[in-house]
Amino acid sequence: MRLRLERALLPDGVHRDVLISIDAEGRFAPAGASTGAERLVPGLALPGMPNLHSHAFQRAMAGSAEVASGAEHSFWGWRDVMYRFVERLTPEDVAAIAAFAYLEMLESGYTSVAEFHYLHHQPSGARYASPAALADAVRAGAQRAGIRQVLLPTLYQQGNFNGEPLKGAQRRFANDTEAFLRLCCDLRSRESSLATTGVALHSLRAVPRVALEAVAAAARSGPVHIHIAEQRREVRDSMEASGARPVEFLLGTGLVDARWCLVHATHVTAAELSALAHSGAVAGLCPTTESNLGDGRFPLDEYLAAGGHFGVGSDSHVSLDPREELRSLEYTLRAWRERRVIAVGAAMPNCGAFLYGAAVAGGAQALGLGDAGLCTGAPADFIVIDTERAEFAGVTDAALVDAWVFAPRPGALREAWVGGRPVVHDGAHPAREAIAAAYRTSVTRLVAEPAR
Ligand code: NGQ
Ligand code: ZN
Repeated sequence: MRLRLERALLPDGVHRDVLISIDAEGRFAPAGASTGAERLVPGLALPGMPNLHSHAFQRAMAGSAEVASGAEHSFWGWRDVMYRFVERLTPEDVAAIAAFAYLEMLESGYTSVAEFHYLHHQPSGARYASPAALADAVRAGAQRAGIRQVLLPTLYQQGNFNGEPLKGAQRRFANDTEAFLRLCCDLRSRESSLATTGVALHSLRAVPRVALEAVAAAARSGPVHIHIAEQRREVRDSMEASGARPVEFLLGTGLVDARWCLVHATHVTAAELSALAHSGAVAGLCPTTESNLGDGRFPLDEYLAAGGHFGVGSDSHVSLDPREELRSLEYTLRAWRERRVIAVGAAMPNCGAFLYGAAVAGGAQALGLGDAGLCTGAPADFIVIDTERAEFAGVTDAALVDAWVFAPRPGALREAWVGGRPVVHDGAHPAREAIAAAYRTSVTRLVAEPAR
């Protein structure tokens, strides 16, 4: 298929009348590679945003832990609420919630998602008849919605550093290393072009060093993700256990390279920040969740100055809009440094366009997608914005992406394409009604049912 894009965001800015082909594998190819009919795409085409960090099931509890109570108002108190919610989920619920969350992602401009999947077993900790039952459920959700999914089965073995035993909901997460590697192999043997796999270590809290090394050694290709230094308490516990801060400890293993994504590298020293940048790994930033949970703030300006790569994730899904993540990143810096227009590049002075392009590139790296953007070799994952709307009147081509990122234009996203096929048309997903109905049924039942 050949596309004639009226406007397209390329690495150096917005261009007009861009010709490109899509090959049989759903990747972009040179304009001349295809002889089929030409399809005119009016508006502005942008690369779809990879969502580098999702726990799909959390979509159904987003917004439900915003109440002051006698309990501790911290990340750890929120985690207890999440654990209570986890106790009730069935594989059917997980599939229904995931499909809806992924549909919402597509309608907001994410076209791919790394699913950091640690919910493996029944509430008692007993295995399902198929150990992949819940992994298959989130996979089915992605297929239903049509999003590209990189499934990251996640290892979880202990309650905290130093082998603290697992308790409560954590029993649903637990695997010994051997069983975990079998699950990874099984999922890998069933990959397809929109459904690939990588691997994740939940955190240094939950995975002892021997297991981390064993999994890293077994994962010879594909993405490797880990939650790293989200909370100050986590940094203190790490220091107590090993004498090293989490990022320092992980980089000290010598395992980290460009396949790695360090999610919530929030609490880092200048030395860690520069070592992380030099490792070639991606910093996985989830600004709306990190603010919501009171984690802290990431010094993106210093990290960019050191040459670091980053991408964004919706994590707990308090927002499903990639633009809100980018704005939140930049606004945190502005409030912190008391300045404006901070995240820009030497060759890209437009803040919105810079953030957007950098997060697409970093996200694609973290998902192992190969090339990124609207260029030959990259997956044909893109969105189309309707620039004919009154909201865009007077906006120059150079300012279009800034306007899209910084000044919300609700309803302007017209199409989302994944692997060369349109999955959102006229601003809506064609299966919205059915996917929403299944979500409603699951969540209504979950809320009505007393906790086990
Ligand atoms: C998670 N979420 O695994 O869902 C975590 C909370 C933990 C975030 N860190 C649980 N945002 O880290 O122990
Ligand atoms: Zn997470």
